[in-house]
Amino acid sequence: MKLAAPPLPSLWIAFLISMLLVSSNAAFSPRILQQSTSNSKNYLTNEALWFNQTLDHFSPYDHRQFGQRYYEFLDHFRTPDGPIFLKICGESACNGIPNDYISVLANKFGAAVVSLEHRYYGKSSPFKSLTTENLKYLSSKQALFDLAVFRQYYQESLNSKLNRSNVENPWFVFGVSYSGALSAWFRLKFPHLTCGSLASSAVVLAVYNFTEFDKQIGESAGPECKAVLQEITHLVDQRLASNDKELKVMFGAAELKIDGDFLYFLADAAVTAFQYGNPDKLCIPLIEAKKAGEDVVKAYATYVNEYYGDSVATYNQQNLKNTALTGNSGDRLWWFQVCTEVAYFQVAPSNDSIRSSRIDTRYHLDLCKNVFREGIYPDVDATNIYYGGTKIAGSKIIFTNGSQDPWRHASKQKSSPEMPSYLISCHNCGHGTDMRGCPQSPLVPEGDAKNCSSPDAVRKVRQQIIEHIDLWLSLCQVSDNGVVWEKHDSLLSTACIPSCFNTAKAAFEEKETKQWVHPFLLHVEPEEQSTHQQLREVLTILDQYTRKILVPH
Ligand SMILES: *[C@@H]1O[C@H](CO)[C@@H](O)[C@H](O)[C@H]1NC(C)=O
Ligand SMILES: *[C@@H]1O[C@H](CO)[C@@H](O)[C@H](O)[C@H]1NC(C)=O
Ligand SMILES: *[C@@H]1O[C@H](CO)[C@@H](O)[C@H](O)[C@H]1NC(C)=O
Ligand SMILES: *[C@@H]1O[C@H](CO)[C@@H](O)[C@H](O)[C@H]1NC(C)=O
Ligand SMILES: *[C@@H]1O[C@H](CO)[C@@H](O)[C@H](O)[C@H]1NC(C)=O
Ligand SMILES: CC(=O)N[C@H]1CO[C@H](CO)[C@@H](O)[C@@H]1O
Repeated sequence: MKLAAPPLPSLWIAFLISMLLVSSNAAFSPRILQQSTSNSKNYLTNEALWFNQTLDHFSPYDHRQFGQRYYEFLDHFRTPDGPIFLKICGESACNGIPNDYISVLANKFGAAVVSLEHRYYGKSSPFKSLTTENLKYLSSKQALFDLAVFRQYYQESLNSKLNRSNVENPWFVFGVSYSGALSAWFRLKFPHLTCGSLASSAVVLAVYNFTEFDKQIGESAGPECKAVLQEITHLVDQRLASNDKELKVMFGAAELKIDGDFLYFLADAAVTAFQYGNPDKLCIPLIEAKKAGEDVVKAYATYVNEYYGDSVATYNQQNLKNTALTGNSGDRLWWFQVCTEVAYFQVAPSNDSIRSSRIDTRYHLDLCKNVFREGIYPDVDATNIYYGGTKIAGSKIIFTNGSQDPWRHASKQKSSPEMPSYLISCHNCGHGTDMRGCPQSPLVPEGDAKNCSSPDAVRKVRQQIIEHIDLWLSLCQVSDNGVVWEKHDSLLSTACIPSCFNTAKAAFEEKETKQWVHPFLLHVEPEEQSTHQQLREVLTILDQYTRKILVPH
């Protein structure tokens, strides 16, 4: 919800209003920014629905439940067989389904869009008091199980609305940032519940000392801006030693009594510019001040006060310790996930860092201890064992990264046919560019890419995304008599071809009304074609069947 750099006065006003109404979320989380409820045109819907969720999916005897909020958007839904897009909400209140690029995709595919608020965040808190003890059910593992249960619940309620039973629509999951990781992990852990996944800027690797984060800021800034940022850090460290009060006041951050909190706040203020696609708002004034021989610390304070001032309180450990459920609880909740599961400690690298070297591992561990209690620290190894980190053994997952985004180093960067990975490169391509356009904050309706410094870079990746979704949905069609068209690979084996073909043929002949056109042949990669020769022959025959028997789109 932290709008990093509103470019226009009217947006600035909207920003101020939204800041009054919603909690401000800072950049220490990889979160994607969401808009306030006050601005309903930014949403496809913000009409909340509720269902009862199991509190502890891993206990054999605890049957407690809590109310979980969700949304549905059916305007584009091709009743009754269209796909269902599950847009996963991450580590902040989920006030609706944002009108980003998913609305373009839903329109294209005739999809319903549904979205579930992450447990504990927003209005989906099982407890009124967020004591460390009560947070024990807050984890990505529980959240994934929530999604699985919700997916079944929603499919069944849709079926009963449509007076039918035992029918499955093809599902596809989407997420950006932490929810991008959830999107990848959902496909990994519940492959039978989704045809595929888009994992945008997905932080799938839990990293303990995340030094690459700071290094990326230096690269995204470029040598000139980087040098000024480093000079500022140096001067700030000096002034903190000589007159810390005056310095903190200058940044509107007198409340940050712990120096580490203050330095973290200053570091994140710069991060935000790159993460959310507003690099020039930061670098141009700094470079100008430097050239004019002005006080660069003061120039930085001007930037921070203008664009990041509202976040100060979220860095204050005193506030993070507050166990009352409020509009600002998201920061405490995310820190709990950081301190128990994923770390991503954004420590200063030992050489050439942008941020103060005082932001180190110790700072983070002390925070975890102070805010939660002794013994709370992240077991990143366990997390990476559970999900595989960048060696995630999933399939049908698209990974995308923005070139300027410091988080991309916690994402999967190697591409493979079953898990294609794309880098979107441009001057202001940050976190979630494929879904959000540029800048990522404030929201650009439908994620329009025209203000990205290279709109073509975004469009190209989006085209790839569309093709993967199209292919994977088609491979996933489930006919009423249970023929699952997911087995791309088994179709390739000659042993399967005759029997698969016969089963499919029988299914098609039985179900004349099924709207289903086989796009398979269009998607076979050129280099794969010779090995697909046999498949092509079968599919050509199949295709004739589909054309003859099925109602075309
Ligand atoms: C959820 O559970 C509560 C309490 O048992 C019940 O009153 C409510 O009707 C349930 N809601 C739904 C949507 O099932
Ligand atoms: C479902 O069945 C009910 C009762 O038979 C009927 O009123 C309703 O119109 C049906 N809905 C659909 C979508 O067919
Ligand atoms: C993280 O950095 C700290 C301080 O430099 C070091 O003591 C620790 O071994 C590092 N841990 C890992 C897992 O890299
Ligand atoms: C430290 O960083 C500087 C600037 O990037 C580089 O020139 C130097 O080689 C680095 N030193 C070490 C020990 O890595
Ligand atoms: C792109 O930037 C221009 C100029 O700043 C602005 O007027 C326009 O609204 C922006 N377009 C989008 C889609 O954000
Ligand atoms: C497949 C792909 O383009 N992956 C890119 C993801 O980002 C890294 C940099 O962090 C690139 O090196 C990869 O090429």
